[in-house]
Amino acid sequence: MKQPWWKKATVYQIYPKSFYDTTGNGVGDLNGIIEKLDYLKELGVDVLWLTPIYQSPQRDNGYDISNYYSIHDEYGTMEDFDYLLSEAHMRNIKIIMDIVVNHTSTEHEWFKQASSSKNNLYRDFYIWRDPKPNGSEPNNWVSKFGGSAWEYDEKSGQYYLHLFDVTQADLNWENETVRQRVYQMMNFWFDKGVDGFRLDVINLISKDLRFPEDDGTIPPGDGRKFYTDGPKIHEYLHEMNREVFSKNDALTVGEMSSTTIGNCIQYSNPDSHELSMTFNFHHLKVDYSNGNKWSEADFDFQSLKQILSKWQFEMHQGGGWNALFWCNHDQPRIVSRYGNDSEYRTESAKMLATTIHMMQGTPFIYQGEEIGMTNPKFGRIEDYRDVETLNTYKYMREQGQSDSEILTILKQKSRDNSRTPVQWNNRPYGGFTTGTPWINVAPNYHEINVENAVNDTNSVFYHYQKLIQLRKQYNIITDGDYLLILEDHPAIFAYVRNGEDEKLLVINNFYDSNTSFSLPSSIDLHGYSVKKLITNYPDSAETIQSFKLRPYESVVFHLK
Ligand code: TEU
Repeated sequence: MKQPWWKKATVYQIYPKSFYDTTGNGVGDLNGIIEKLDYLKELGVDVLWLTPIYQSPQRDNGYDISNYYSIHDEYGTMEDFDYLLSEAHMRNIKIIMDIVVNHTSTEHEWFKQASSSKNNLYRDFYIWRDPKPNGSEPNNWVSKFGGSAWEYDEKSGQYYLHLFDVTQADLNWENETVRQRVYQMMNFWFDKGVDGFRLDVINLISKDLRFPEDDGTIPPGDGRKFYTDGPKIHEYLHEMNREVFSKNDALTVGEMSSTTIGNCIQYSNPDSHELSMTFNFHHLKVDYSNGNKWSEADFDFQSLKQILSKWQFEMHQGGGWNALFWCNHDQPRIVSRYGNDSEYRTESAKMLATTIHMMQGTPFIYQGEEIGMTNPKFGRIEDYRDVETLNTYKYMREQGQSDSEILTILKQKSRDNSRTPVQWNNRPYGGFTTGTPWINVAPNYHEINVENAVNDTNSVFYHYQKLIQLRKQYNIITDGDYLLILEDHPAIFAYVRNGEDEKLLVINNFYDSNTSFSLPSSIDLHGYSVKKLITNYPDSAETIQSFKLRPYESVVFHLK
């Protein structure tokens, strides 16, 4: 049976605000993306994921939408979008839109109506509850951006639910009219010719309608167990598929917060008729101390290997499909996080890329990842812009933590680490803007930039270009099964992909010291010819049986 096109595709995520500014206002725009389409074609990506470009007060950089049918004025016009879409399609590049329908901005017309009176037609578009008898919040659920998940509305004497910022009011998906208006909007964008959607925190839309107190017996006690992968989530996604996706050959990827493998198999198995694939974040929490993101901790390598391998093995077994990624606009830059952003920056960036691009799933590259961009290491709270970061700073200061303690953690964990402008060249602000950027550029833009990368055949850029090509060339990358080997090795992450009459052997040294690899006896090379597919050192591994691995050395062999 013909495979869906997105199984061999690679997606490139663009955060337009920080991509490329053509007007000099310090904010990236749609015309900036158009100007860089040939660069993206050269990289070889098949799809662009645009984070939200709709009208928004920008409290959460577009994840607080005030009008789903118009383009945020700093990014351009609907005509600019139509031109971008046609220019991308002319280059055989697809575009998927970021759809945020767990919540809207409180400046959306729906919320303005809903909050005008308890009897308004739109009241039930959102989630309102009376205070407890003592006047306090309806329950103890916590916003993911800190503080209570409930905001008191003086006019009506009720609270409304916001799992994120107070300006991001949760929609009431129990209300069929809400669902129909969402599907109508999605079909509007499909009718314009977009090729699919990334669905923001889509597994949070179905809440336990009793809104029970979270007694904290099952960690983390913040209420998420009552709305994550909620009671009607599969019913809603199946309905969304029927009303929208089934009419189009779309790529649909769900961002699944705090989810499970079982649910992600159901979300992405084609027999479920829900989504194409899912993002999960478990591999990006192995540097959280006691599950707390806002902590300083080295990453737990053994947990990383086990989590990625478990998801590979069980999703393959269950017929699900992973979105493969290290970076996005919410996560620190992976080369600074699990790699080495100083003396082994290019080696570790290439090794990390190979580690996930040889797995089963659809890889996602976040803007700047393909040239090994690093965290900016901002030293002052004034350098930060992210609402989650600024809310967290406020709460941590209120808890009595010192400025320097908090800034040490923000340097490691803030979402702004990935939101600094793309570094195009060594001109002021990395060539991102001729004005003053909305957020500072990382200070290393003179050395780390696209111009240098495309002029250096040994750059991270050409490593990503080759990985994208290999996915199209070797079916085993998309179809093979997965087996972790050397499970307990303290420095090597190695796995085998098995096909009918071929294997891939992927071997990665995750650390800055030499180590040595010996092929497990369980892997029989008899009758196979061995070919080295990709490596990050020029003279790797002359013999496959055993060889030394230098710092962050990565080698992939194809056995047939
Ligand atoms: O993110 C979901 C989410 O929980 C993020 O806040 C992220 O996982 C967390 O910050 C990691 O610590 C989505 C969007 O990607 C994010 O940019 C939005 O702020 C959020 O939803 C609300 O729309």
